[in-house]
Amino acid sequence: MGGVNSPVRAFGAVGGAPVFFERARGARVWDADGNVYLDYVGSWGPMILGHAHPAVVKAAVRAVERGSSFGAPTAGETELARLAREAFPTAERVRFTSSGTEACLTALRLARACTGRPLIVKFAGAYHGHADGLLASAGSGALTFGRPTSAGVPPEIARLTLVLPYNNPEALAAAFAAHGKKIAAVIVEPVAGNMGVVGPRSDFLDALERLPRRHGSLLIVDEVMTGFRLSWGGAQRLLALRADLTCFGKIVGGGFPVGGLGGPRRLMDKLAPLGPVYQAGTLSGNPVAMAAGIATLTLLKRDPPYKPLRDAADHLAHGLRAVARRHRRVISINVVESMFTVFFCKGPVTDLRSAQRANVKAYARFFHALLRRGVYFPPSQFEAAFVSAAHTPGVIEQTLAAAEAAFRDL
Ligand code: KE4
Repeated sequence: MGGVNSPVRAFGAVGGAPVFFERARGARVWDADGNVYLDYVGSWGPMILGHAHPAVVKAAVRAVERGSSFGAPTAGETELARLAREAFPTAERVRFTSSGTEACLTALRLARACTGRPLIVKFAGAYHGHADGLLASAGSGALTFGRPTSAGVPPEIARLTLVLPYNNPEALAAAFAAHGKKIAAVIVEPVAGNMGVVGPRSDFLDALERLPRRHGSLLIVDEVMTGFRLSWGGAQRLLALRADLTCFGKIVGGGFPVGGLGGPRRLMDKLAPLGPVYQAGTLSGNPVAMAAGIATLTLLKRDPPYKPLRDAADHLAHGLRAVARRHRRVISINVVESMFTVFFCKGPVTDLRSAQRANVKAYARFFHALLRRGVYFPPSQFEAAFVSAAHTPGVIEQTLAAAEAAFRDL
């Protein structure tokens, strides 16, 4: 199936054959032919400390030597849940899964059980994993129910999802005015990464805080990408946003398969075995993954890298804007902390519609021109790029030199 186990890796959006990696360390990855690249994908977010961080490797090796999986509770799950709760105080209880998709689909099921309501609201351009109900795109009008974005998703299921424009408080208000009593939850990427990076407007954040609660719906904040990425407390701490349920993933597993759902006892205790909402997983809370997650979060807590991460991303964005200007190329770069996207269009990019103005062919040429010069950007215009704690000023300067030549190619 395209030689990949996840579609975006297949280079469908940029053309060419996907690169097969063999090993990685710090800010660098090596492909199967021995070529080295400065990595700005970071496994799509988890590798905030850089690849193969010694403390994370050591923790995972020690764990696997004690047995890789028991299918029974271990102290590591409690320890990682404690760290998650410290960072996200509203996550009084945490249930770990093996992916962000599972975390988000559990959040929807729990929200419907807790409210007894059928509808979910999501935003166009946001991605919350590949559960059927979340593979829905906006219908024709602003308030029509979702249509499937994937074969195999029955229209009856997609229709239970209302898809609204991101950063549009009026659309959210109109949805609640029309369907408020039937909306179980709103699920949102607090800083969007899956249409490319798009930050939330303050009036949108305000509407997210007010409207669901006013109508007895839940606010599910999907921090799979932003959790532990934007700050120790994710987007919620950065933006003073209050979630009813928080979805975790990526960084929380330190590069191992981990997702999670956190929330107050009154909601989370509805999950089996305490409550009637079934949810399960053979490898949920896997001890090796927990050890890698604990090592990663412990390092992030002990020595928060968020200022140098932000400086690295700002250094890169500033340099890329200057290079593009010199080569008279129109780009718009959205940066939020250590996440960024170089859009090949005039800004501002504030939602899916404005993101889709980007010249995806120009992005693809830029992507390959960088790749040829040893810099690996996301193989799609509509994805987030990341810097890690291993992206030193020297790495950024090396990247800017490659970008100078890449823009010359363009
Ligand atoms: P996973 O099931 O891929 O662990 O998580 C799904 C998910 C949920 N929520 C957000 C905000 C996410 O970004 C993701 C997954 N992100 C994509 C990258 N845009 C994963 C990469 C891929 O699908 O291969």
